[in-house]
Amino acid sequence: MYNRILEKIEAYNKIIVIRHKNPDYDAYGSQIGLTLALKNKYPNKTILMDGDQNSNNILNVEMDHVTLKDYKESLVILVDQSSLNMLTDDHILYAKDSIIIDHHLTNPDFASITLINPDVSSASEIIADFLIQTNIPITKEAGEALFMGIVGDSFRFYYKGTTDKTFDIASALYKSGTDIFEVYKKMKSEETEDFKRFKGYIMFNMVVEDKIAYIFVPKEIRQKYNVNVFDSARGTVNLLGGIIGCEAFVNFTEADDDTIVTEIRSKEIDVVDVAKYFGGGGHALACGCTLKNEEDVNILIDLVKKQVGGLNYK
Ligand SMILES: [Mn+2]
Repeated sequence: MYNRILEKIEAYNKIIVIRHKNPDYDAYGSQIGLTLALKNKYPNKTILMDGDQNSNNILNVEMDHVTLKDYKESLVILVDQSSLNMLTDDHILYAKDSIIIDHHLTNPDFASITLINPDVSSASEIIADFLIQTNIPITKEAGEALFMGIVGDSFRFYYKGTTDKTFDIASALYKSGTDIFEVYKKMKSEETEDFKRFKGYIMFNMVVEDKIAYIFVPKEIRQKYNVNVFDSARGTVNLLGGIIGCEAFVNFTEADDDTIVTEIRSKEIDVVDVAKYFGGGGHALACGCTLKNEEDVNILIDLVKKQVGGLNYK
């Protein structure tokens, strides 16, 4: 598989590397790490990065201005994502050729090569392994990006998916000059007083019942504390974790258009089917979806309770 991907990369002079919108550390890390390593290895190729930016861009790497025309002339490599609904646009469908490299549980059918391994800690780990196996040198900057992605998605080598191979790859990145302390320092960012108080709101108002913890964040509360939907949903869901007796936890965040962005997390029991039921997806223990109304919220709460054994069903 790696050789087929390498053949494609060598065959195209123009390559665009993309990832999902609202990038997390792994989306940024896999995109930036792959791009910088390829730029270094193939200085004569045009290699571009496309996508929206947010505060997770701690390496301060700029995205390129990429047009639909560029897509039509390029090999597009999509990393850390494999479904169209999490992309900024559908330009990948117009690409001359496309490759998907991901670790999410989906079955995409729109790329000529699809490499998905849901058992791996992060897309960044897959990219690093690909670069090592195909003898593409990992520069210091590429290594920092990939290390950031692995640390981000594995929660500092803690989550399932962290294996001996993850440590081997981290070791290889360290040897290639990655300043891991610099990366850790950048990842430990400070937050505003508003956000700190918002986190207090979440923890004070969460509901704990039937082996789950959950919070519903109304629009007005987000506005009061100046918190966007992404920071409320993804940025605070883990605050609900670690309660004795709770198996799963959910953050419901009301968006400006009244839909409800939902992040589900679980200690050990697979909950991704609940997200999929509402058209979402993700990982077995960390997934999400968008709900239409509060009725869906109640159904989802019951489904998660049922899934983790909090409700006794006949
Ligand atoms: Mn990821």
